[in-house]
Amino acid sequence: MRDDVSALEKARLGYEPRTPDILRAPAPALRIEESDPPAVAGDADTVRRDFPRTFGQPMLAFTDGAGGRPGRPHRVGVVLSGGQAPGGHNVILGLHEGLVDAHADSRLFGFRNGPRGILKGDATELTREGLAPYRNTGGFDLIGSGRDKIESAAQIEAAAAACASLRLDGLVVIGGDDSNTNAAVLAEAFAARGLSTAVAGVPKTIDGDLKNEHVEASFGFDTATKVYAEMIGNICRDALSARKYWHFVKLMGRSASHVTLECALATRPNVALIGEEVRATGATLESVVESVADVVRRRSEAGKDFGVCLVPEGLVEFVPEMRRLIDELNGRLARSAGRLAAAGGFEAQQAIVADGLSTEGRRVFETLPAGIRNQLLLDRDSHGNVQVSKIETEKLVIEQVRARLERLAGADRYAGKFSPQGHFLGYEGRCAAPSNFDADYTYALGRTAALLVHFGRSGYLCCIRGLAGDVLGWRPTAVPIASLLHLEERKGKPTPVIAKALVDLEGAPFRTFAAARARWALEDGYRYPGAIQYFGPSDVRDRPTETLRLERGG
Ligand code: FBP
Repeated sequence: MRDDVSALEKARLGYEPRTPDILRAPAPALRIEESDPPAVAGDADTVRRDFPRTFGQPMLAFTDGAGGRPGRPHRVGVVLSGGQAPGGHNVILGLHEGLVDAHADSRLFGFRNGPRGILKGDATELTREGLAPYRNTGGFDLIGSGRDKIESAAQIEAAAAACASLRLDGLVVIGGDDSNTNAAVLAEAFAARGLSTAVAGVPKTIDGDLKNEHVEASFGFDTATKVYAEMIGNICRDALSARKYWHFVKLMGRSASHVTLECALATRPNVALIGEEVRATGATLESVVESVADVVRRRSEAGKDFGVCLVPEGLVEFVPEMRRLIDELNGRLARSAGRLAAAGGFEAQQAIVADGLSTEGRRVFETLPAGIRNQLLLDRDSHGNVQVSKIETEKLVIEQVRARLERLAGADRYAGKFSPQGHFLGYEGRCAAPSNFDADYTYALGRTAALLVHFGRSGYLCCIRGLAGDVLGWRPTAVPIASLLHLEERKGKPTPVIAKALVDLEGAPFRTFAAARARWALEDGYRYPGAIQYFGPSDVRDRPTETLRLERGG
């Protein structure tokens, strides 16, 4: 063991993930139970047409008992895809231990730096000794990650060639909605080529937006939100102590506001903006700002020129007028790429872009602070979307609230002192040492992936059911990914993809928040969750997120 690890790291290296008995058993002692294919998320005919070999597969559960498959050595590849999430290393550990328990001669290969590693055939063998220092650690540094896609026919061919040359029985894709959509595409393509590599997916993302009837939570959400909630709780206490600052905290979650909602439930700030609600009410940026400024004003009248406001990073995309502007900008940027590259500096670029916008688009663009206008023009991601983590939404809200308060002050309706502080919490939580929940959950997911490979089942996403209850009662299952696909417009054409789960405004987490927020706005009822605990009483150490408890009971 390295002698320079921290005391906590050392202790965590010795932590044995708690595991339901069924997942402790070696694969040959288990058998698969099939049940009816699940209901299909989207347009069944289109998905059946595009996924003829993997569509309509049954749901799977694993039980003990005779009739299983005899153990044989498996060769498996694994890849980490997309943004980091706590617990990735434990998926790989669980996968390795599951494979080796099924047959001691099994071998695991890690593709380096995400899907790019598959395309280049860049893999490294992962052994028990090599994995040992990564037990219960955060990060994806064991093999790295990346955001490349495997989409084109040539890329799919390269992936098939890499799996064939390594003679893989299985390929495990650890990723979010897009990466698991990719896993479904690969499973279908491999089946069409008669390649015997079974493709399995594992649900990962701190954003919490890969969940559905079968997937109760994506891994990493628990740990990341606990890290953010600790910090927000500390900020709340600082605000209450100093009584002079308004803190605006932007939180990661590019397409959904689950992280913000969970942190609000955990810490009870004065304001939390939920993007999905903004969209549902059709609110303008101005009306969102007015609602925040109103809380600032009312607290000020009560002698409290301080408070805490949470802002989801994806907020701008939920405000309908901003969404329209961003769509216009995406098109404008794509069409004027050459002119923009030749223009010297942001001012010239802004002029070029503004020139081609609709009257409404130009109005909205010009009301934004210069810094935000610049950020809206930054490089797009591989889907052509704005990279919302680079937009300083908290500063946008601060500037607009300040302007609103100045107007109110001018009309003698506000006499307070507004001293804002901006924060962005995102990267701080993505590589934290996994909480017990995530350490156990990811290990169980890894062992479930090993079972899918052992039984030669391809095109499935690993699921663990009963997550809000005790670990020993968790149930490993698997859902065919094709059943989760629905049609979305991608690069101008309807494409089957896994639907992102947005905050459900009828769901218990949002309703709990909505019922309490008026009180939280004016009172100082903050909660201080403190740091993640790995030891101590179970209700402190193993407590799942508020979201999971409210959604799934327990
Ligand atoms: P995934 O969806 O890949 O899990 O990543 C989510 C996320 O952490 C978002 O919350 C954030 O907007 C984005 O990644 C940041 O991406 P990057 O790491 O490329 O800066």
